[in-house]
Amino acid sequence: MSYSTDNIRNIAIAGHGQTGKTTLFERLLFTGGAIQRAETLESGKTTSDYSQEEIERKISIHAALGHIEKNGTKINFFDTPGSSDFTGNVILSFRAAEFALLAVDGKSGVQIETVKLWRNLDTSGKPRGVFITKLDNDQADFNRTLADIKEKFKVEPAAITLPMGTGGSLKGVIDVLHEKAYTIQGDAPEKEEAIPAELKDAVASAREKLMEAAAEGDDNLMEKFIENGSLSPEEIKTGLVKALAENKIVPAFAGSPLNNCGIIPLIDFIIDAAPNPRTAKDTMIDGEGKETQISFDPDKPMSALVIKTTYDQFSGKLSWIKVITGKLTADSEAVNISENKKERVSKLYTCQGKKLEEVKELFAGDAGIITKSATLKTNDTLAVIDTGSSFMPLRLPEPVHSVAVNAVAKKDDDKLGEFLVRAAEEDKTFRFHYNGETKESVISGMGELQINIILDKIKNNQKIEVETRIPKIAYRETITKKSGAEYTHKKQTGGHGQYGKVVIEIAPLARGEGYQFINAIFGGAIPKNYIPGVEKGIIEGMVHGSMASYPVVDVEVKIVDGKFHPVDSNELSFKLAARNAFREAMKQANPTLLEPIMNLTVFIEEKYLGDVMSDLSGKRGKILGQDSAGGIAEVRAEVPMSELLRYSIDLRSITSGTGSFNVDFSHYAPISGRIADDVIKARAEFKIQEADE
Ligand SMILES: Nc1nc2c(ncn2[C@@H]2O[C@H](COP(=O)(O)OP(=O)(O)OP(=O)(O)O)[C@@H](O)[C@H]2O)c(=O)[nH]1
Ligand SMILES: [Mg+2]
Repeated sequence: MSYSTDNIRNIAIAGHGQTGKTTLFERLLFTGGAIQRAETLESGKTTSDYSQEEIERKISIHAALGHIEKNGTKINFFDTPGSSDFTGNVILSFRAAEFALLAVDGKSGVQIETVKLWRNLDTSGKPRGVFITKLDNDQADFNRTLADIKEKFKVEPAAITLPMGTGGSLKGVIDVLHEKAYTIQGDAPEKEEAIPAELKDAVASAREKLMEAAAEGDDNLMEKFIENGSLSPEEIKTGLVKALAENKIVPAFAGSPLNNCGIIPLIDFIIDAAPNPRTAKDTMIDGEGKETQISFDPDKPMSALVIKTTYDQFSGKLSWIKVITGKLTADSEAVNISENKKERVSKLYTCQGKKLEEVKELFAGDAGIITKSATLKTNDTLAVIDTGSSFMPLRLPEPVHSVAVNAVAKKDDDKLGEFLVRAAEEDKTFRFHYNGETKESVISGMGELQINIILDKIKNNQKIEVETRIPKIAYRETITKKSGAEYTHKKQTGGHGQYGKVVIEIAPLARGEGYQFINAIFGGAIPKNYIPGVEKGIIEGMVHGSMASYPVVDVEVKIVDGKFHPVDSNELSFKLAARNAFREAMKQANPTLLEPIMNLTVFIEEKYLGDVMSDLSGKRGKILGQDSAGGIAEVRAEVPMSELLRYSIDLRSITSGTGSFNVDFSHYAPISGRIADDVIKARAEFKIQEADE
């Protein structure tokens, strides 16, 4: 069965951890007839949490894809993890979906990850809705949760469904849009019933608010609504579709996933009003870096983006793709534009969690899987025509937690490397690189949990014993005043001697300017052909600074004079002279150490604000700003990287696990005193140890 672009919807279910997303996904598939039985987290057999690590930990770790069909419309659902450690999987699902549904716990209200995800959705203006879960809980409250959403996000959610009863007496929900009631039926899907008489007024008032929201979508409708005070059911739908596609309204749904409650009206709303892929766009970038918005258009030649790569024990490599234009067909030829290689698409699938279902074709807007591709990697563009443009690689947050690793047994090095490459391909927020400066292999990710899961796999699945350490910091050195030096390299060895004299002046540059070389030689004191040798020597001299052997940055070097010998001079002599002159000059120029400073954004419950602030000041942090809304505070600060190496652990203990943060590199800043002394001492030990090896 194939579905045209207009009959496809893609929904990413996201939100704070443990809000019931996986359970909601399971019930959507069950109610939609895609699976015969709805499993629970406790049984460990849900469709979306199928990996061994998810079953063991009872949390989602990877994005999972499933789909249902109703009235000729195919709805793809992405179930995403709630833990910030796996945020890469949420962000890729946001891109693959035209509508994000954020699950919010009806008792706890909007929690920190949901705030962060909302911000992420704001960067693309992606349409979104909220599903208030667990309304069967006695302390849950639908209206209070909507008020919380209003306060935190400054939006007026439009209730599409209302709960009937609450807590232990939750009976079901009312679909305000279609004016129907649905009651809980235990393990079976909900049953449609008449709206109870005592709720008619509440429904009428919710319907009026819905009309107002729908009118937001269209000026004509707004006029009509103001004039008549009401809209027809058709007009409401038209208005909602438009308003939602433009992210002007936030539909809200009530329910209890575990009790199969609120599921049918959600599906019906998605079919009627969630954005049709045709109304959405993706971004291409050409060879010159110019960005173009591309519509999901089935009538254009085929193009598709690889959104994710996974490895399956039975099927091998799975390339998850989102078709953007045209139609992707099984048994076809295409080009992997990113690799500039031909790619044969043999078999094509959709899936329900890990279960693959073969299909013949996928139209623009649909998502699916290509197996055993020869060249495809995440972020690659597959197309029939090479236009020189490819889809924009996904923008992911920078890693926040790093660990240095090495295999205990040297013989395991290659196997460890292979495993890490694959892990980095499966989750683009996980990275690993060899830092030549500190001579360490460093793995980085979005948190301790993500890193620990990888370390567990190395140990238990790959059977490799590894050692881990806190990674070393890449310090820099620079100078703080002008100075100069001269150096003559002279050597007499039997035949040809070596001779070169250089006179240089050095001066500090602004932070981040790196290095500048100026040739100010007049009258041929050093012949032109030796100048490259001089510059090579300076660059070599800058690799190891005079303080602690860290690279030197932000220095202007001017060569002002020198001397040569008609027979004995050569490039090597000038190189050695320049290197030594630079070292001399640097010592006279008041050198200083520089440390990397990070931009840190912390999201916490307001009650932890004082503790977080005093911890940051103990970490030499500089607070740049602070915002608060609805009990959640956001603190922005600049903090030295060396103080943040264990921040995911520190913040967890300060906030009882509720806090979350982002970091990225800001700039290098000077350090002095005891802190600098410690760095120099540690580096000296490091070098001695190196020499011993
Ligand atoms: N009382 C109640 N519990 C629920 C409901 N829905 C889910 N749960 C329970 O809440 C827990 C978390 O459910 P999940 O579906 O795994 O939540 P999640 O949002 O997918 O969690 P992560 O993927 O880890 O973010 C499980 O124990 C569920 O059984 C509900 O409607 N009511
Ligand atoms: Mg889950």
